[in-house]
Amino acid sequence: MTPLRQDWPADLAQRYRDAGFWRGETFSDVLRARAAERPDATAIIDGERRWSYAELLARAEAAAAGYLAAGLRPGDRVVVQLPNIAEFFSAVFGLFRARMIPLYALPAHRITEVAHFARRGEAAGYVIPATHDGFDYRAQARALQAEVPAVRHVVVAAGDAAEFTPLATERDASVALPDDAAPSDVAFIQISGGSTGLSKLIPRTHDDYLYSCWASNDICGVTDSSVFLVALPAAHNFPMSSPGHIGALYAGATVVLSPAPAPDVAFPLIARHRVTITGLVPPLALLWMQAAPQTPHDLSSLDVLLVGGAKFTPEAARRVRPALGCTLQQVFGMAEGLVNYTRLDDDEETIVTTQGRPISAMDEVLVVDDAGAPVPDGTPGHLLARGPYTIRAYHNDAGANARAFTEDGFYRTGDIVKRLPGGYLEVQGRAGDHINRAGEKISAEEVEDHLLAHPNVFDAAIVSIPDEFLGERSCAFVIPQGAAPKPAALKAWMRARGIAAFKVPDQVVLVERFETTAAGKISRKELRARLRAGFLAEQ
Ligand code: J2J
Repeated sequence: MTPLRQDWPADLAQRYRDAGFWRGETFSDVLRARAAERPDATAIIDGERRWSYAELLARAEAAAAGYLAAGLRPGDRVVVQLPNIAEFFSAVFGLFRARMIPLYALPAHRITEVAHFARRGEAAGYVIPATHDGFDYRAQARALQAEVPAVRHVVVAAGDAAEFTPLATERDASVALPDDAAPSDVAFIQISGGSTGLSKLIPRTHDDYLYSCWASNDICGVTDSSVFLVALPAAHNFPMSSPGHIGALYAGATVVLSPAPAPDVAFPLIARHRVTITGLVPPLALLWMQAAPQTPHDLSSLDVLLVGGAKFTPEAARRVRPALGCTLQQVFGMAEGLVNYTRLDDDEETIVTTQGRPISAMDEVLVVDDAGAPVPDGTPGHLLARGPYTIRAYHNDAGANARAFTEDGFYRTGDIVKRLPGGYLEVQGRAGDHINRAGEKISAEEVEDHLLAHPNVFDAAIVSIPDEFLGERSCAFVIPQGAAPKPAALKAWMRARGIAAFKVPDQVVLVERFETTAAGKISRKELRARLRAGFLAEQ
């Protein structure tokens, strides 16, 4: 198996420890400590179910023993694809306790993506619900095992397990649990949005991730009396760590799970559980602001609304306080590490016009031109980052690592930003070719590769088109060959290839050719820019 590592140079690692940022804790340590300090406090609320910290710990240990009894081994990587249900937490903390490595897939991912994660991550297990939102994950598990036979173990965390292993809920006392991981070990694998090709795997350590979470708590005002609503998918890095459910559990607070982010689902939960803080992507924040004036539900407990994942316009940002009666906190983060927040006591102008400044005094941020030379403050440039919770490498991907990291270990975020006085950042856009569709990142290249597999597609280019609600939507320009496919049929064909629905182009435009110069020598990046410009000019 390809070793799973995330290494900082020894001198930097020591500085992060000396500064007290890396506390030498593991995820299991944190849960054990909270369960000891406040066993009866409510950790998780899911519908009518409430789990105390003691119960969450007991369930995590039961799950850990269950994985081992089923034949999984410490060090095994396990794809976890669970929606916002309480078992997300027992399943994942169970993996931590058994020293296994969760690899987080989103509920929207389909066989093509999950197979890629399992292959690239060399996964031995897959944890799923039986069904969710009308989709049968057991059927997907069968397809995955057929494609990637190394995935020998499927654990069903909720619902009818069929031929698979149900998630253990009672501790099998005959199974000994292994020693805990080391704090510098990789704890789990996140998935990158990525601009080029398939998603990359992001190994994060206990030390670095827990630091980003507790430091976020300080910045976002999370304490043991906070109530954090998980409105976005729990497996995504934003609702997990900024400050997220992990931040909330670190603080000994209560995590409320919303099965969906829509106002009619989330508002009653806010009122009922006196939710104090939550996070949304911009299109959802717009929906919430629209729905708030008419709602019969009492939203007055909400203190802080984090908005991030995509650019929130100043016009929309200005409306948050009047519409929802809470403080807006903009957050500009990435699963690879660096997270920026506006501070709760910043002046209103800073809160609405910037995407914040880094968490840590030890975050190193560079803004550079195309040649890599630093640009003056106020000038847009490429954002590079290095620090105590920003990765040094993707897993098992030498090509991506060569592109994404500088020689001295800075991560090239791919974002174009302006740095303002005080270190605040204003996001200007992306250097690469990804589409940020309501916070969901889509790689143009990945979707083009799917389209090119169609027998009647000669060439394809995916571009982002500005969208008032989604921020950006995707448009596929397609040159047909033979019988031109109908756009609707092409979309249905894409879906049938087993990819997340958000990657299927919102719009398909058939064209005869792409306007290129110099005998087709034009770069795809430039081609995409031309197509977008031409298309927008026509509208
Ligand atoms: C503009 N672009 C933004 C923002 C992210 C907190 C918040 C978000 C993420 C996330 C996260 C943006 N304005 N406020 O992991 O912990 C775009 C940038 C960035 C990419 C990362 C967190 N906030 N973005 O969105 O890994 O382009 O993480 O590089 O999904 O989202 O995407 P992702």
